[in-house]
Amino acid sequence: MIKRPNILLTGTPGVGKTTLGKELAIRTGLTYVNVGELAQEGQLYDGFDEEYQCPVLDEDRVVDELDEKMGEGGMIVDYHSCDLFPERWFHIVFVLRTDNTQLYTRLENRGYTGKKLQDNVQCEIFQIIYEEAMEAYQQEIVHQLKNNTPEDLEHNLERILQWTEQWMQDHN
Ligand code: DAT
Repeated sequence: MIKRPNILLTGTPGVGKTTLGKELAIRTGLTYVNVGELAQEGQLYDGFDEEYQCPVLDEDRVVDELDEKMGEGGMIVDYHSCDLFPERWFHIVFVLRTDNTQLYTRLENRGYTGKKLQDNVQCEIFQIIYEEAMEAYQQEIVHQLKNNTPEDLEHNLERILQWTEQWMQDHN
């Protein structure tokens, strides 16, 4: 069996994880998993958050659901949080970053308003997810990627593609 790495794409909602992850899957042949969609499909929820009017993820069930596949490798995982996953799953962690003005526009276009919009932009300003990643994983494997423009996206794709190819050479 060819060994393939597991990659985590994380960051505030709207920074471009899904766009990057799907294209990366096409270019690398790795399997893309959107944890939000996985939870919705399997109803992997545990209660309801009244403040944000959204279901609360059942983290244990999400981890159980993915654990076998993660053990086989070759997964690209996309989620806006990162400390719920076992550290052993990932060979590299990318935290996507977007400037607040761009992020504000993207989230507005997505239909976010009021507190939800403000809180998400603040989450990015205070680099909450980057700090979460730095605490949850070995700092050497955590990388920030600026993702403001289509040029940034292409550059990020190239960078991760190169890293993946190198990892596969080193491990096979
Ligand atoms: P996420 O999965 O992090 O929530 P997304 O991939 O859905 O983000 O992207 C949010 C929006 O931003 C979507 O309309 C596509 C756009 N976008 C993503 N990456 C971009 C980039 N590098 N430059 C410009 N727009 C981008």
